[in-house]
Amino acid sequence: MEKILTMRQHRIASIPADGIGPEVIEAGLEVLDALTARGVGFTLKIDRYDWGSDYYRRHGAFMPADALAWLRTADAIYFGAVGDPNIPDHISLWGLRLQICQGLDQYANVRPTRILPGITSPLRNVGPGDLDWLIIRENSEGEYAGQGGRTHRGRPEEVATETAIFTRHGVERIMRYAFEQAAARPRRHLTVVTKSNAQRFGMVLWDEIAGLVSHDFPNVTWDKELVDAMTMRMVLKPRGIDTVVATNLHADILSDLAAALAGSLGIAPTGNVDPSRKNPSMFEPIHGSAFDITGKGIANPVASFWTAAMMLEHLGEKPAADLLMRAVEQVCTNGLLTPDLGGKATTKEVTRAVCEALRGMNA
Ligand code: GGG
Repeated sequence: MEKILTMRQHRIASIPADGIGPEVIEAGLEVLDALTARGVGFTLKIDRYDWGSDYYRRHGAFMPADALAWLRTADAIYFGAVGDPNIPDHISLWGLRLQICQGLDQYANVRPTRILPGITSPLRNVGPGDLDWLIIRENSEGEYAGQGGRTHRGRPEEVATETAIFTRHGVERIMRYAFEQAAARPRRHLTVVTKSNAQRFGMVLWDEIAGLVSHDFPNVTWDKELVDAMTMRMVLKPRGIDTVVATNLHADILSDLAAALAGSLGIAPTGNVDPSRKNPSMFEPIHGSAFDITGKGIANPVASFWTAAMMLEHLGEKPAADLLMRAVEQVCTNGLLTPDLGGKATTKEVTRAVCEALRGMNA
């Protein structure tokens, strides 16, 4: 009997959104096309969604009411950036990115940091191999719980609250996820970041739960650090850091610092992951819409490529993800860098070079 070979297909929802988002996501899709054209054993079906700030201007919402139902039909989401100079940032962020992350319970925001070969860190005597971190950002509650309000608007007696919420459920699940990630890395070390000297309720709960969860991971060493001290440690002793877990806000700040120490925000990827896999996870460059360089053709597409590799790994396509990263590293090593990394290359030149590297590379 003739054997029928079926090719795996992954369905990707692409949401380029705002600013340089469409430029870097288009570059990422081009590179993914070059990758799958090699015959890597799977195909990608791309569903394109035009949601974002322009959609908001036309429809009064950043995405349709049934958007999450559409996204649930995908295996993963490939997101660009959100933010528009004419719309307050808190409207656009909550209207799109946070609606998706919270609506699809993507409670773990995973942010790897490495200095890629060919890229120079602003830190003295720190090169590839010296800085290899995985920052886990709690992505469903904390300072982004959306609890608070304003009364007596515009009057001298105006009051505003912004309440951080830490639940045992939320802290325990992110802590467990962080210990699991640390256990899977060579150095098996986790640093739990809080501000539990000054914030004596939610942050102390974090410390307590870290202690409890650590008993289930005897192979992982761990320590605690206050967020202010962590910024110094990242700059002064980067080699001693491996996996880091922190609250929604703290990890957001730390990972921008991490990206800068690795060379540029333009290379940093992230995954908004639902570890239960009941919902699709969403992958995006860490950077925002960058309106100062939108349309100039110089946005760094490396974060978008690394993001695509993270997405492939999540989809179970690790060999293809590794191949893609090898192609990116080859291009960086050859010195083809965009202006944020001190080079003169355009988005298109870097994209073309990565596609060519993919075509010429042995598996
Ligand atoms: N691609 C990431 C992105 O668009 N970020 C927009 C932003 O403003 N994020 C703020 C945050 O996540 O805290």
